[in-house]
Amino acid sequence: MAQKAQSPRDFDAVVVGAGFAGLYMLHRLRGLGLSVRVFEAGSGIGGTWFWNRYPGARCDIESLEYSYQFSPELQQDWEWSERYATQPEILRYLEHVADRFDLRRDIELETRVRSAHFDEVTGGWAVETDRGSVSARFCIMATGCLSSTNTPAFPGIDRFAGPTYHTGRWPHEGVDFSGKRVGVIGTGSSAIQSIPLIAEQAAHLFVFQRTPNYSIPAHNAPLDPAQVRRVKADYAGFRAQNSQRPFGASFPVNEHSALQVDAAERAREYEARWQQGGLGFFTSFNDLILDRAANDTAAEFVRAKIHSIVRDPAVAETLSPRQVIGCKRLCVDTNYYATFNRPNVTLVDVSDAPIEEILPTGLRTARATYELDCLVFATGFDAMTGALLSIDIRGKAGQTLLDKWAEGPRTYLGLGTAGFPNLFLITGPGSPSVLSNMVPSIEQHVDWIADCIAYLRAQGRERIEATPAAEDAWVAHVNEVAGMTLYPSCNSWYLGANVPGKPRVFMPYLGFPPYVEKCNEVAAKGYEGFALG
Ligand code: N01
Repeated sequence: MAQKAQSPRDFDAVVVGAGFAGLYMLHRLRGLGLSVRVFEAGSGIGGTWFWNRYPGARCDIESLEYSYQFSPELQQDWEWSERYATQPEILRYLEHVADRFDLRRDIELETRVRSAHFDEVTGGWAVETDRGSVSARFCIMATGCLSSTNTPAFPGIDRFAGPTYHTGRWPHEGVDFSGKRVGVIGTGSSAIQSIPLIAEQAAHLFVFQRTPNYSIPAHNAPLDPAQVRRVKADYAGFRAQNSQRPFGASFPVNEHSALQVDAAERAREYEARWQQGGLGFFTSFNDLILDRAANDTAAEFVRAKIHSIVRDPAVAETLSPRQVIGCKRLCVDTNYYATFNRPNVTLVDVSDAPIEEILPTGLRTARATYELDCLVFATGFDAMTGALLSIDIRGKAGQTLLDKWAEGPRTYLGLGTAGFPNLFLITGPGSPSVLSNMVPSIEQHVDWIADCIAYLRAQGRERIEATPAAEDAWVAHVNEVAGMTLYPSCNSWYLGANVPGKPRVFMPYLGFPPYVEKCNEVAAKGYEGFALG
């Protein structure tokens, strides 16, 4: 059990969140001899992997890579069972990490941070939770990129008579859909993973699709012991190689343009990647997110696959996306498109006939009414900024983060934001985060922050803050890079476009290996772009 709070208390650092980021941050700071308190709103550790328990939830980065590398013993000892780990297996892994490194004694569960205010007098942070207040020199946000759920404000939503579920807040005891008429709203990654399994149980499943998504088969399987032996024989080498790849993951990158090769060669490459399965499809060629004509060739290949899998040509057409492939996060599935061949599954296109109202017994679109016993919101997250802005964060002169970010998030390297001294963000907006393998990106941020705090101590400094000039230049650079890609061409959560009223700004930074070099260079130059005090 976590220890209970006694307020007020003073710590060297407060960490908000006990997922992959918060757990490792605690471990590193403890290693520096700092007193640390971690606050976690959930009743257990695990963050994303605590909350997202919907049927079929699993990671689409391979398990041998979606894991910590800070402990060679841990990575040798832990045995993943499948190519892509399920949510329960990842949660078991994080529970093991918490026990193995004795982390639980500094974690307070079921404790939500309400506010964090910078105190000009002490130069530290006053942090208020729903169970009391603490103070700390450093405040570190390990709140996750996809943790604040988004449920559209459909009229009548509170009058629905049956149970409703959000994929990102799934009941721990599971849900039995047997004999039920189920409605799933949304067709992003969470929907694409859960729909095939819900369809196997439900009497009838209605899928309400506003925008079709591209999905690549996972070809999940038990891990091959020979592959595990090979990786474990040189785990450090495997990690080092991945760290040099565009997304920090092992999928091979083809260094050619899709337009440099002929149609037959393109088809061979796409087919090989399709058979291999997973997100590596997107590195079939090096210009898929840069050049519309190149992108069209990949998009067309997937559309043809959809038509070859789905028997009803009209349904296949409705499932076929028209936007740039990869513009919205690419999905990875097991039997997604084939599920629409089942007689108990109906695809409802709500792109031109939106959901107008939730009724006590179902929902009504602009075209028809559907009778439903339960409703699943697979409607995603207020990504990257939602969890941060749900906390009343105030920096110098009482400036709120909400005000500062009113026109979109502004950070330096995604690690800090001007006007908020001693506040660190782990995988904040402006860092590669969701455009990279999250676990290595988290470790890189945690190591950078821990090294920074150690440096401040060694230099007798108490304060660090991004300078407005460094921040302005970084924000301009992040936007410039995004502007060179096809990412801004569709409505995605990367742009905040899924949440009504959210400023349309491309939030992650594309450029994983160069980003790490930049962070290292900043540190080597005595934290260039930060003011130390
Ligand atoms: O959420 P999403 P998600 N009416 O935002 C629809 C990660 N993840 O939870 O596209 C009707 O992608 C919305 O439609 P549209 C991964 O990074 C990873 O699925 O806005 N529909 C969309 O179809 C992923 O990208 C894994 O037109 C509405 C859906 O809801 C991210 O989490 C697994 C609507 C939301 O899709 C988020 O995925 C799961 C409305 N008013 C998640 N509002 C793996 O590792 C929204 N929608 C495998």
